[in-house]
Amino acid sequence: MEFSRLTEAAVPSYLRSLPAMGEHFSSFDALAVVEVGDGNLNYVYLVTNRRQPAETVVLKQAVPYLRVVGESWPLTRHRMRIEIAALQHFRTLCPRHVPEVFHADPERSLVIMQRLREHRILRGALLEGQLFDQAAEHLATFMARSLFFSSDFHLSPQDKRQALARFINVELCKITEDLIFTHPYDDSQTNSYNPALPRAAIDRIQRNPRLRAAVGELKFAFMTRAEALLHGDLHVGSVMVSARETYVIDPEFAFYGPMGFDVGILLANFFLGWYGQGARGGATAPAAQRWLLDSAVRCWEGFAQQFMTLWQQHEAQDGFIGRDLDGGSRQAFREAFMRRLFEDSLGFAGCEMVRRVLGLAKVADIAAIEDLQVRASAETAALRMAERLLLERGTADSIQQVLTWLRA
Ligand code: SR1
Ligand code: MG
Repeated sequence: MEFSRLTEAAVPSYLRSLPAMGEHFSSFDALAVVEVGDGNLNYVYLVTNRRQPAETVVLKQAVPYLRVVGESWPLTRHRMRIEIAALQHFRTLCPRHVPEVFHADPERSLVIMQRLREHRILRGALLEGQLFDQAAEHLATFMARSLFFSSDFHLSPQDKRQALARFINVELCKITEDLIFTHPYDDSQTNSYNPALPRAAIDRIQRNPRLRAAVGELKFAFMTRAEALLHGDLHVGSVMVSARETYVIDPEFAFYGPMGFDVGILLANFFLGWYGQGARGGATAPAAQRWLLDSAVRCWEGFAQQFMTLWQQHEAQDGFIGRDLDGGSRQAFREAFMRRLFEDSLGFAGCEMVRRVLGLAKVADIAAIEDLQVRASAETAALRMAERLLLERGTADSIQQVLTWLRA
């Protein structure tokens, strides 16, 4: 089917043509349509019945190019099929933390879903000094459930391989391979640097052979270790929050990869937020910094504890490693697995931090700091932390120890 982008003007008649929308709108003649997409890839419309403002949905459409760059960077619309499948899959596992899909149209590359009216994107809310008591626990639950239930610890080998095939996501994985694991370590055209960032800080990352080798190990893990269905882009811009609720959105980068990638991306974004808040200062910064570190701890510890519990409760009857010879071998394997997962998470966190400072798609936490010298001091410190995460990831015994690196 030839692609046509749905314009704002065309959205009401399109919705009217869908029987499923009869459950969400009592009439279609006073729909307000506002395009709000501020992400890098897609168009996003909020659609509301002016007569009944509680009647509202989100419509998201993928276009055959990268929106942030334009038609000169073509991208197939397959990513919307992945996003729809991932939203539906994650929703069955975590209904409290994933929006409901009301209608999916893979031919038109669009999805219509629950509008989270009370909720805000976590990154923006944090930048305004808002804090959320339950978000870390909810994110830990999302990660534990999504990663455990899609893994070989729960699925039969046949089901796991079918799921893996369903979520082959070549193009978006290639974006990650380039933007996170490759380009920041060369003077790639997709990079951009704060002019006040000293060249020595960039060289320290790009000219360190040990660091490059560490990133190579992580890139290879990303490309080859199909451990679980990942969200694939789990930063604080992919999370919507209210005082009591947390939702994970935008899983178009979903694929089967190493579990530590999702955990690490999230940790990195808490750490980047911590550096940004420290550099900006202001009345709300100390509390925001405490929240960010506390959230890093609660996300990792909550995730690890819930993942282990799910594993103990739901492991296939024979156990992943078969007979438990001495009564402790299954638990010993689990603990070794979690140690490696922690190490992976720290490494991926280091990669994400480097990319958000040197590469494409920066984070407002740091990039929106207007004073370039102040911004550079946050970037230099973040790069030092990333370096430690990459080079010393095997030496950390706990997330608390990692926080001592951050504060050093
Ligand atoms: C070119 S797409 C840039 C970034 O946006 C997404 O959120 C991913 O993080 C991707 O790397
Ligand atoms: Mg996104």
